Parts: sequence; structure tokens; C-alpha cells
Amino acid sequence: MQQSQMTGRFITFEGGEGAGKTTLMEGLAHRLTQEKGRSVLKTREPGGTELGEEIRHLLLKKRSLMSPYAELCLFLASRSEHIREVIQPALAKGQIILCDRFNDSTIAYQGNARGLSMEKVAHFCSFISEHLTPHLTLYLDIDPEQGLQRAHKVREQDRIEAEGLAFHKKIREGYLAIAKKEPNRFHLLDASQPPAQLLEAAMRLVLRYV
Ligand code: Z5A
Repeated sequence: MQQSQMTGRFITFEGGEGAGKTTLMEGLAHRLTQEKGRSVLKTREPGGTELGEEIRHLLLKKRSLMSPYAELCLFLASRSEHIREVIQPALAKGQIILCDRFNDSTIAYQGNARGLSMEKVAHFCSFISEHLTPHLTLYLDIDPEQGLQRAHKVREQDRIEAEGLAFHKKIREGYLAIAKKEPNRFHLLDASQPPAQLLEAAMRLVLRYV
């Protein structure tokens, strides 16, 4: 089935470490279910399927050593499974899918921060995701130092978080370039505002699409 024939909505959440995606997704899922009576599916990348969760473990564990190319391929392998097993069926059923990270993460992290080229990585992403595009992307913009501080308060650093500040600044730079290029889909939200205020701003945007 073509994406245009599917009645569901595909909404993705992007941002650097500790931006607040998980917190915001929880709040939106609750409100869309309770107030709007919608069927909501929360999922994440890497992960979301049995194979995807195994790939996630490989990608995030601190002792994993891999080239940037191998890293890219693993994120894309997880995505391909996720799309076929989870996202497309949910879209066909008319669900609202809230997905923690998708192609924009790969473009910002592997494309810009790892230096593989945003254009080339975007091309691979489009091919692997069979041109599936989110109806809406909420990008939670935060100063990387603030985001890393928040993330470290709640858990140990994983392999990618452990990269230096310069790497995390490049991720933000990558996201801001996408925001400039795709203003209709990719919406920037100030992630330094309090959670309740952020949820209100996000809800206003989401209601335009569901
Ligand atoms: N990655 C990649 O390189 N390429 C790809 O293609 C994909 C991913 C798909 C996935 O790890 C890693 O893989 C990730 C990108 C890379 N890099 N790393 N590391 P993950 O899913 O485990 O990590 P994450 O997505 O960065 O999650 P996170 O750090 O847990 O952040 P979050 O979900 O955005 O934040 P949170 O858990 O909602 O909040 C963090 C803390 O801040 C928590 O204590 C909250 O209570 C607090 N918080 C949340 N919102 C606020 C506000 N508004 N104000 C104050 N405090 C807040």
C-alpha cells in the first residue's frame, strides 16, 4: 500500500541527548488517547523489533568497535525491519505512530557528526526506508551541554553519548540544517522550556496533523 493510501499518521521525535523526547512522547500519547480517543503506538529506533533491539544493544554498548560505515549499516538494518514489521502495518490500521528517532537522526549523527556526508546518508535513508516520510517531525532543540547533563543524571553514558562535546555540537548543526531545508515537516521546539509548556506547544502542532 502507498503511504498516501494509509489512514494512520507517522510522527517522529528528534533531538540531541537528553532533549526530552521520551518525556514528551509519553505526554502526547496520554493526551491523544484520553482526550482524542485515538489509537497510539509508541516505538523507537534503533529497536522496535526483536532484531532491532539486538542491533540496538550492539550499537550502544560501550565496548563495541565499528567503523562509521558499519554503524550506518546497522542503524539502517534496524530501520528496515522496523518499517516492515511495525510502522507500515500500524499506518495501514490507522494508528498514530509516535517514533523516537528516524532518518533525521541518521542524517545528523552519521551524516554530519561522523562526517559521512548529510546528502549521501539522506540518499541511503530514503532508499532503505522505501521513501516513507514522517507526516510531522518534532525536533527538540537544546544546547548540547544542557542535554548531556540531563541525560547523565538518569543513566550511564552509552557509546554514542560518550563522544565529545564537539561531536554533539555537530549533531545540533546537522538538525538545524534539516530544519532550514524542510520547514513544512520538521518543526523546531525549544526543549529548554518546562515539560508542561513543551507538551502544550507540541500538542498544538500534532493536532494539525491527526
Ligand atoms: N542514533 C544514531 O546515531 N543514528 C540513528 O540513526 C539513530 C540513533 C536512530 C539512541 O540512544 C542513540 O542512537 C542516540 C542517537 C543514536 N545517541 N545516543 N546516545 P537512546 O535512544 O538511548 O538515546 P536518546 O534518544 O538520546 O534518549 P535520551 O538521552 O534518553 O533522551 P530523551 O528521550 O530525549 O530525554 P528524556 O529521557 O525524556 O529526558 C532526559 C532527562 O531530562 C530526564 O531526567 C527527564 O526527566 C528530563 N527532562 C525531560 N524533559 C525536560 C524538560 N522539558 N525540562 C527539564 N528536564 C527535562
